[in-house]
Amino acid sequence: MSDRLLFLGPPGAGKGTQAQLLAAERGLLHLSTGELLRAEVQAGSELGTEAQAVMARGELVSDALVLAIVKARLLSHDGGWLLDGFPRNLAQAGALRELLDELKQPIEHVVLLQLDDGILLQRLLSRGRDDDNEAVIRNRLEVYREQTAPLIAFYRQLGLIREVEAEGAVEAVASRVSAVVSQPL
Ligand code: B4P
Repeated sequence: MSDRLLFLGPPGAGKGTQAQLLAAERGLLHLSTGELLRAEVQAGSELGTEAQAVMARGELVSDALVLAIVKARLLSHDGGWLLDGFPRNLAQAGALRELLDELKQPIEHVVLLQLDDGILLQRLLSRGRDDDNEAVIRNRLEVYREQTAPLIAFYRQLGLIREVEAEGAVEAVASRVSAVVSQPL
C-alpha cells in the first residue's frame, strides 16, 4: 500500500478531483495548497489577503508562505498523505525534500496527470472559479510550463514519475491512477 503520494500536472488536469478520491479511498491526508490558500482568502486572514491578488493573476504565491502551511500540516499529522498542487517549482521541491528527509518519510509515487491545453482550457472555463477566466488560465499554463514542468525531470531522475492520461470520465481516470499507485515500488 502506497501512502506518501504527490500529484503533479497542469492546472485543470484534475489533480484536486483525483487526489480527493484517492485520499478518501486510502484514508490519506489530502493536502491541497490551492484549497488551503482559498480557505485563507475566504477567512480574510493576513495570509489570505497577501495570497488573493497573486492567485487572481494566476501566479504563484510566495514559497515561504506555502512552505509554512505545508510544514505545519505534515508535522502535526501521523500517517499517510497526498500532496496536491505542491511543490510547484524547484525551490519548493528542494525544501520539501529536506523536510521529508528530516521526517524520514520519502515520497513513494509522483502521479503526473497529462492533458492537452485545449481540454484544460475547456474544463477550467466551465468550472468558472474566480481565477478561471481565459486570460488568467493562459497565464497559469505559462507559469506551469516555466516553473512547475521542470519538476517532471527532477522526479523522473529519482524514478518516481507515474504518468497517467487524464482525458476521459473522472471514474476512468481514477482507475488509471489507482492502478499506477498500486504497482510495487
Ligand atoms: P490549484 O487549486 O492547485 O488548482 P488547479 O491547478 O487550477 O486545478 P486542478 O488540477 O486541481 O484541477 P481540478 O481537479 O480542480 O491552484 C490554484 C492557484 O493556487 C494557483 O494558480 C496558485 O496561484 C495557487 N497555488 C496553489 N498551490 C501553490 C503552490 N504550491 N505555490 C504557489 N502557489 C500555489 O479540475 C479542474 C476542473 O475540471 C474542475 O471543474 C473539475 O470538476 C473538472 N474535471 C476534473 N476531472 C475531470 C474529468 N475527468 N472530466 C471532465 N472534467 C473534469
